Amino acid sequence: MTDAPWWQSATAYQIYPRSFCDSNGDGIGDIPGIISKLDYLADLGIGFVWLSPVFASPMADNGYDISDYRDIAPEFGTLADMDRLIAGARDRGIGIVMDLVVNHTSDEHAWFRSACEGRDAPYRDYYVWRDPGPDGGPPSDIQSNFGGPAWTFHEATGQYYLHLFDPKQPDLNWSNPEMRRDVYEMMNWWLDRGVAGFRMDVIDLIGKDIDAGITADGPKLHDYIQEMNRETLAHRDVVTVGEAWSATPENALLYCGRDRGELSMVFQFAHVLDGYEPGKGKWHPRAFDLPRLKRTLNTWQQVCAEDGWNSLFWGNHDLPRAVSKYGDDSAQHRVASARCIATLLHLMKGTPYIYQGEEIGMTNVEFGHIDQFRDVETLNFYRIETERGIDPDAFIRGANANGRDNARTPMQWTAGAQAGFTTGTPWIEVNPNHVDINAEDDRADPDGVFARHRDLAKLRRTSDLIRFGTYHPFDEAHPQVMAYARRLNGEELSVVGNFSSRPAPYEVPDDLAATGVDLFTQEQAILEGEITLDPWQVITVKTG
Ligand code: TEU
Ligand code: CA
Repeated sequence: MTDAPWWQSATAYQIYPRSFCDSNGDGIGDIPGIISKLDYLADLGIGFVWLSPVFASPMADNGYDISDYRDIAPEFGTLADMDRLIAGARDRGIGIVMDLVVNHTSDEHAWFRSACEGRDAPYRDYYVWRDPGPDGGPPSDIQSNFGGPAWTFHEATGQYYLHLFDPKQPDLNWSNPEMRRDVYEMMNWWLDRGVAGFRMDVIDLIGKDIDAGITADGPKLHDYIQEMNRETLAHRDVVTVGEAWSATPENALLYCGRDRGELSMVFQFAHVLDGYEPGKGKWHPRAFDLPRLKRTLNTWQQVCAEDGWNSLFWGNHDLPRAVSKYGDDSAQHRVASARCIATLLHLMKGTPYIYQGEEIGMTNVEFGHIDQFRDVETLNFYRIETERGIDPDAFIRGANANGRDNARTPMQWTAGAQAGFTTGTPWIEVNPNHVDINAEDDRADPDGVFARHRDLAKLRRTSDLIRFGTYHPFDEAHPQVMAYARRLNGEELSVVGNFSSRPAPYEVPDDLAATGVDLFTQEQAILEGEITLDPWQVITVKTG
């Protein structure tokens, strides 16, 4: 299997630059801050960093609104800093994967500025413009993902422009070939600078047919991704991961099938969507259900069993913290549950992604007042919902459970002032629990969360069984236990975890029973018969 792509041996780490490490005391994380933590990342053993956007941006959506793809936001640093980051990471065997945000730009991008100059402006057609509807209102009732209409009227030219996100994020018109060519040129410019690939923001939206009301998974989507691949990625040894909320078991291989000439893998969100009331979205969470989660994860292991490749993740910068959402963030169970859910996820087949802070078991934050929130999505919805008469406290409870700021409070490096993130005033409050939860303390603990992630990353780098072994789930209906086996060339790994804060009685099925060694300690281990797992205990037995 030595000819397998490098990223199949890699564990990825996502950095949200604004919240990672501030080098100059302005309260905002930056690229020199990231460079200062490269040894930390190397120690964790990761293969590549997915770097959330650092490009020039007015920061309406913290960089997901780009005003110049070929420059760096001054608060994050300079192009020279970026080059130093790429080189410093490469020296440690770490690739830097940039965030490609090309469904939309900022309204302050030169293309959009030009487009606003008149209906015949050279860049007009780089964006999606429509005449007002018959009543003078928006051309259609399509809604923005951040709430409110997805159309904003541009007075001077008398037309509406499309924005599936904030009004400050106008959608690009992918049916325009010059626009596509400019995007590919920009991608090549970054690839030539030495980046290791791209994470592609909402890539499933670029093939939209807005007049037919189709946004995700539109008719031209795969033509565009294939063209992009031919023009930029082909013959380069890079990794690509497309964010695709609409990906299903039926269409996933269109993106990542071996012979498709598209992407290495997608982020699909089936397990995240399982946590919402069907069709209702993130502000309507529903109770956790382990069999449902297992069914979803098992299905996706099946989808990419022979062809394609999975990404494995619990969290990212848009989602609640993994240990709060899937584990138990109480003092009693936090460490064990963070280790358990990491182990159960990372021993599946695919490329695991660690979101910054997850490797030390960082938790959701609890804000009491709307002034503490920073996220444009949360603030937009707060305005809309409270105008509609929703109780502000109820809204804040929802935002504390599922809002994006949970993931965006600063990385907790130490127990000291501002968690060692900044010497100044952070742009968003540090979680007060940094006195107990921080990298310095956790890393010093051989049974900590970091130590487990480091072991898992090492296994991913070194073990063909973990990388390529087949996946066999057991007891999908069991309400507390998650169990599976991995098999390759006579080697076998049995994994059994208690996904709950109560003891779990379990009858080990014969096909999972094993006598061998513990995957992590190499000590003799036996898995058989009737056992009772401690809360969040996970057993891994390797044979062969
Ligand atoms: O997110 C896409 C997206 O649709 C959601 O994840 C979004 O964050 C929201 O929570 C839906 O309720 C991507 C980026 O990951 C996100 O940070 C950006 O805000 C968004 O695209 C726009 O670029
Ligand atoms: Ca800074």
